[in-house]
Amino acid sequence: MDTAAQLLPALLDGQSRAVARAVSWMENGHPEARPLMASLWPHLGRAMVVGITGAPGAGKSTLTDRLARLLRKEGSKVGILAVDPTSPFSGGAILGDRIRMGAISQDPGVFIRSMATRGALGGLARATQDAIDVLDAAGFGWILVETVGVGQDEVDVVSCVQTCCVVLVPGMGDEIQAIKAGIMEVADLFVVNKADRDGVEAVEREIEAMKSLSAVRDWDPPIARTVAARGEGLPEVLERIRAHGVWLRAHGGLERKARERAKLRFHGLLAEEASRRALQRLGAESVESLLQAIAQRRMDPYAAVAEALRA
Ligand SMILES: Nc1nc2c(ncn2[C@@H]2O[C@H](COP(=O)(O)OP(=O)(O)OP(=O)(O)O)[C@@H](O)[C@H]2O)c(=O)[nH]1
Ligand SMILES: [Mg+2]
Repeated sequence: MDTAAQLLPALLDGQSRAVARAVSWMENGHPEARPLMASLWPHLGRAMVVGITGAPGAGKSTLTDRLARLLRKEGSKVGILAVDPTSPFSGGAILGDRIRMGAISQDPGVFIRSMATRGALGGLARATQDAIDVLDAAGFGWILVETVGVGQDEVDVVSCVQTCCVVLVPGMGDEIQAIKAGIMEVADLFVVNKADRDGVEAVEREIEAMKSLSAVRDWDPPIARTVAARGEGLPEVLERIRAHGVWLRAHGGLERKARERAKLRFHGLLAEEASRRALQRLGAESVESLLQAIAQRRMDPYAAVAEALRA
């Protein structure tokens, strides 16, 4: 399985080792990654892709695990991507997730992978999107993407999914304020987890207040309560995710999202590729002298970039 052509049949057959290898190729920019993506492309678009995001410790992994178990009972194959923009370690983090995910990681119908900043050539969002494509092609009907809710990286990752669940917990008023900026616009469903604790109504009021302040959207994101640690409220979450999928299909939302994704992806790759080519054309020495010129204030950075693109 050293070439895309050799890997493809095993991948389309959903074999775990092939999936793992394909994801690594995409992450590391392996020379066979491009031909592989080209041959995957016609097989994509079948999976339900769900984002699960929220503050550290909100219960995202627990929720993901419980959702995956429900979906397994229905016979679906489930891919789980744990994306952590704050962690410099990829691959290694998988151990922790496997332990947290417990029994489910032993199930051959479940694929779990941690994605982190290091090793993800061209950014985490790109690596995540590529991994989603690999899982989709491999016949995983559901793909759950867990991300810690911090910063732009995470908002970019959310753009890869169809339905985004934002997980909040009671007693985190300030954190809601902190994360609301980007996340209000992308939430398709709010999950108030740890509903066994005091303050559930207060968080729900906060969410309603934020909804009323943010721009009116066609889809009004509902709120679900869960006690993920005990598996309570999960069927309702799944039901609401499905309802959002139905709504998207009925309102041209899938096409709209696909177009948004295409745009982000195209522009991201274009920037990456144009920069790579320009640097290659210039060569290390010229790049170094441009950097020197900027540092010594002989040339401003805009002029240096213009020159780099002219070279
Ligand atoms: N009381 C209570 N605890 C919960 C619930 N759900 C999860 N927990 C606990 O909260 C802690 C964090 O859960 P995780 O699922 O690891 O949270 P996470 O959001 O994935 O955390 P990070 O990935 O580290 O950001 C664990 O100790 C869980 O057992 C719940 O509904 N109620
Ligand atoms: Mg987690």
